[in-house]
Amino acid sequence: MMQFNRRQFLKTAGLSSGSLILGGCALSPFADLVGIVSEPLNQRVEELLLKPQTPVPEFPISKIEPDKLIINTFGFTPEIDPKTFRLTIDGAVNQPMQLSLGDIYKLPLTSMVIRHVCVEGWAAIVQWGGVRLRDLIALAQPKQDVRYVYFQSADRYYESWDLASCLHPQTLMAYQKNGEKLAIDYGAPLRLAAPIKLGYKQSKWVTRITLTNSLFPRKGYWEDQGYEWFAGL
Ligand SMILES: Nc1nc2c(c(=O)[nH]1)N[C@H]1C(S)=C(S)[C@@H](COP(=O)(O)O)O[C@H]1N2
Ligand SMILES: [Mo]
Repeated sequence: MMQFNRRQFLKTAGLSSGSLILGGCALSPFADLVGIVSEPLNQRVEELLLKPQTPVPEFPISKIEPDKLIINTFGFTPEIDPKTFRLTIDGAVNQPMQLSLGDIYKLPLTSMVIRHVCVEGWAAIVQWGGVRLRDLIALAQPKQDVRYVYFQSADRYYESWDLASCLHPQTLMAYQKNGEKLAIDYGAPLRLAAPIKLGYKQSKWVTRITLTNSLFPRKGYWEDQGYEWFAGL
């Protein structure tokens, strides 16, 4: 697998280094990188992206509940050096890649205020900021038969999602929480955040995203102990 440098990154995104979207800041007004990827995506992915996926209503910033998000871990917090961190995207893709945090921060930033719901009986309204997972998936050029996406975390947590939920416009790889840089306990440098799935689907400390055409016997840390796999909200 190659190390992904800036030139290759821009080339894959169908852009020259002088172009606005990646040359500028992360708050680029260009909403959707997917629309400008030069190579056609596969049909399944394009259908899912074009099919209007109902957005979940968001909350105003005034409704954020800063003290309600309970830190959930195995009892330890993994150590990740942001300088050497790479997010791997691999599996059934034509363009496997390793992205640095710098690469990721150049992609369009999306922010949303949503409710996080844990099966243990608590919930919290949180603002998340980050890159849409569908933009990352599009960059990696998924193969025809992709149906599932696995997430590996640095604390050995693992999860799998259906492709449609990954391509939902409110499914983010978040690096900000309540307007600030995401803290390590909450999953820094990168975590899943989406209003469409229960808390245990929202992997923290994600290091690897693997696209697949079938589910493996091991589906997810909690799922493998009897919790429901789809876990939709
Ligand atoms: N890597 C990892 N991700 C994880 C967990 C975990 O233990 N490890 N716990 C999950 C559960 S059950 C919940 S409710 C949320 C909690 O997110 P928070 O710790 O930011 O509140 O993280 C989810 N993601
Ligand atoms: Mo949870």
